[in-house]
Amino acid sequence: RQEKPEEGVVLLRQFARANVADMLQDIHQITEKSPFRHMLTPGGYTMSVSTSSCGTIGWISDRKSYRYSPYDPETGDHWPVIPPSWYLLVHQAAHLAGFWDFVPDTCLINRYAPGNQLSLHQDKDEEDFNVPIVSVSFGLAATFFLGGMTRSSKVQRLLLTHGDVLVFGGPSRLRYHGIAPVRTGHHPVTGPYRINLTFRRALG
Ligand code: MD3
Ligand code: FE
Repeated sequence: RQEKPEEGVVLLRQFARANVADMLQDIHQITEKSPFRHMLTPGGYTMSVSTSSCGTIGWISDRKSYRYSPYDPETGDHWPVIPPSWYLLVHQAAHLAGFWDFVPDTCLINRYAPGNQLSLHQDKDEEDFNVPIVSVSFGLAATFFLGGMTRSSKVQRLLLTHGDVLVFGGPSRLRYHGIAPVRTGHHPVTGPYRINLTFRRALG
């Protein structure tokens, strides 16, 4: 089941279904080493979403800036590695969407509790915008806002559910996007949470 809401955007519904149990176990192990935390924005706000990362570099935010760091600022250690089995899934998803040879160097792990949201933004802290982004969703469903190239562009809504994989690339790589406040609920495998993995290549 494949949907193409815009050029360069491909939604692969349920594509990660078979990998869910293993991936959630991996996420548990990663976040034992680099725990979920609320980052501070340069504007001084605390993000509602809790985040961790794995990979050779990880996305961080503090009073100084949004940027990538090879170290987890909470632990001072390197981020945990991306589990080897994750590469095949995201490579296949990107390939199906028309992007060859996607090899991420970082995976941001976002955990949404009820009411948590991610306001409209662009992902532009990476070096090469020709490289796509692959996102994998688990647990509670969420409404994803797919905007345009400016903040005021018209926004489409897509419901992301457990096991869905979304690929963004080409002309859509810099689209504004966000997540509506997650509604309270219970999911059999993630309990009260939505978890999203965002795979990127930060370094060209
Ligand atoms: C569209 N995360 O971490 S993933 C983020 O569900 C982020 O946690 C959301 O946006 C989440 O930056 C959405 C889907 C996604 C990721 C990157 C994109 C959509 C995108 C980049 C460009 C356009
Ligand atoms: Fe984003």
